[in-house]
Amino acid sequence: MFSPKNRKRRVTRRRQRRRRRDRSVQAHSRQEERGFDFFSPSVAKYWRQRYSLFSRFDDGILVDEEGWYSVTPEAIAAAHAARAASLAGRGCPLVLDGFAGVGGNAIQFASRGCHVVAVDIDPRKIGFAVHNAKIYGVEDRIDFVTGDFFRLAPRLKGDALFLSPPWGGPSYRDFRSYTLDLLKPRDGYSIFQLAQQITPNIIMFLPCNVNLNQVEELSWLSSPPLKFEIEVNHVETKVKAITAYFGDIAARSSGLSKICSGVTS
Ligand code: MGP
Ligand code: SAH
Repeated sequence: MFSPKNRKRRVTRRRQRRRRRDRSVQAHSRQEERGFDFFSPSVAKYWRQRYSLFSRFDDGILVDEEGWYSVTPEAIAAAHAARAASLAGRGCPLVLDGFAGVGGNAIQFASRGCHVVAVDIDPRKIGFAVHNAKIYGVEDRIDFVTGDFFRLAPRLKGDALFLSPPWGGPSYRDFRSYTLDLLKPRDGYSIFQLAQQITPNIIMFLPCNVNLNQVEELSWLSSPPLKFEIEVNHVETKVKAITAYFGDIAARSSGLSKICSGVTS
C-alpha cells in the first residue's frame, strides 16, 4: 500500500488537482478583470455546472450573468450540431444562430464542420462568443454579427436556423405550463413565422415545461405542415430542456413524437 509506486501516483494526482485549481482561479481572475460578479447568488448554481456548460471552461471561457443561465449545456449543443451536420446533401451546412449568446451552440455547430452566422443583440455577448470560439479553435468558421435578429432576418439565408431566444430568466420554472407567448423579446409564433421565411429547417430550444401542443401547432403554420419532432434533453439524469426540430432536420414525420434523446455529459 505504501509502495513507492503508490506514493508516485498520489503525488501525480495531487499535482493534477493543484494545476486544475490554478487554472480555475486564473479563469476567475479573468472574469473579475472584466468586472463580472460571478459569485452573485443567482449565478452560483450555474457556476457549479461550469464544466457541463463548457468542457474547456478552465481555458478562460467568459460568461456574463444572462449567459450563465442561458447557455446550452455542451452535450446538448453537440447533439443539436450533430443533427444540423447530418442535413442530407448539404456538404458543409450554413447554420444561422439567431440568439447566439456567449456562443455555446455556435461553437458546437462549428466544431461539427458547419459554417455559422451567429447573431446577438448584445455586443458584450458577441465579444465573449468570439473569445470563447477562439478557445475551441473554431472562430474561423463563425461570422459574428451584433444585431437584432428581427431586423436582420429578412436578409438572412441558411440551410438551418437555430433559435434559442430568452425565456424570461430562471423564473420560467414557475409556470406549470410555459406558453409560447412568454418567449422574449417576441412571442414564439412571431419568432417562428419570421424564421420560416429563412428556412423550414428550424431547431428551437425551449423550456422543459413548454406547452407541447402549442409547439406542434407551429408546424401547422406551413402548408403542407412541416415534419416535426420533439426531443427531451437531459444532462445526466436531469431534464434540462426540450428541443423542437422542424422540416428536413426532424427525424420523424408530422405529429407529436415525444422521444428522449438521453443526452448526457
Ligand atoms: P435552469 O432550469 O435555469 O437550470 O436552466 P437547472 O440547473 O436545470 O435548474 P435546477 O434548479 O432545476 O437544477 C436549464 C437550462 O435551460 C440552462 O442550462 C440553459 O441551457 C437553458 N435556459 C435557461 N434559461 C432561463 C434560458 C433562457 O432564458 N434562454 C435560453 N435560451 N435558455 C435558457
Ligand atoms: N444559445 C446561447 C444562449 C442564448 S440566450 C448559448 O448557448 O450561449 C438568448 C440570447 O438572445 C441572449 O444572449 C440575448 O442577448 C439575445 N437576444 C435577445 N434579443 C435579441 C434580438 N432581438 N436579436 C438577437 N439576439 C437577441
